[in-house]
Amino acid sequence: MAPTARDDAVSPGSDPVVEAIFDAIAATAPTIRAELPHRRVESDAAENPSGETVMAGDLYADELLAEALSAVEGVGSYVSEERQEALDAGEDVSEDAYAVAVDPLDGSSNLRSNNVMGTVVGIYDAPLPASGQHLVAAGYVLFGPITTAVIADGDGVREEVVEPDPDAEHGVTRSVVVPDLELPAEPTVYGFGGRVPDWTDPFREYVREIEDELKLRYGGSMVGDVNQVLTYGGIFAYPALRDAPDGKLRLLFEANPIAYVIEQAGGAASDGASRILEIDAEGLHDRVPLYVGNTELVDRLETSLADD
Ligand code: AHM
Ligand code: MG
Repeated sequence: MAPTARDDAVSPGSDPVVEAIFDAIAATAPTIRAELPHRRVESDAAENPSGETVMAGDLYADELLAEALSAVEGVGSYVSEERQEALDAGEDVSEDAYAVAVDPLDGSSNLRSNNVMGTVVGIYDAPLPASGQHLVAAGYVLFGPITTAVIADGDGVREEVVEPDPDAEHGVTRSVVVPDLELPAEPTVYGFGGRVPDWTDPFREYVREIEDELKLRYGGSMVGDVNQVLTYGGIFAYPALRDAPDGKLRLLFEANPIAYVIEQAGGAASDGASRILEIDAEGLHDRVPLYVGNTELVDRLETSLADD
């Protein structure tokens, strides 16, 4: 079915524009994956808007996704971790088109060491910057040993395997392998970013408790580490640091989409004090501390930080 303009009467889980956006993202996945071996080096570009080194893979994925997503009917703007400004896709987001926010290659520093990484996407029904209350769907592609997509579209969370298929309409098949992903009730893993000496004292105290209960699983890519939490239960954080109180991750491209997925899977997402999805965004590249996972673990984290 050709993508159609957004129809406000449809329920979130059956919105054809949302489906067309995920089709477009899935369609780029095999191409991005195939090009990664040739793009493991730093790009010639200056730093990205967050002041970070840009890998050739980041730029390649960004260009491909910008082209694919801005061609979807019903997408009004494309906003990316790799671009200072929104790309106007020709439709009006303040009317009925969507703004799509993308981290094209989350965890791209893992390119050199050949560890997992992925593409993160949030679909908003308001011009960006806006709060996560405007998300209508979110998800990510994970480039692990298998290419998977985890999608939350207002109708629960599902995991799909994405495979190239030249005969398929979008050049890929998407096979649902877990139709109703929920965080396991008994959490087993944790993974926290940043250097331990840079963590705040109350966060360190919380970690000491958690270490006694869960096992460490940290790979340096938010999507990979969050996917472990989603699979085994537990908590992932890129916390506030002593000299970086807003942490590292970006609200629009990383924290909000992951918060949306984790909440729909039955968990919680916090900046340490408040729900991530209720934070007002001021700029496209705002950063925010992120603590996500089983609700009980996130609640305890909030209590530990508040007791400080
Ligand atoms: P990126 O989007 O530029 O790859 O940066 C985000 C990544 C996250 O995937 C990960 O959680 C974090 O940076 C790890 O940072 P660090 O290597 O500084 O611990
Ligand atoms: Mg990222």
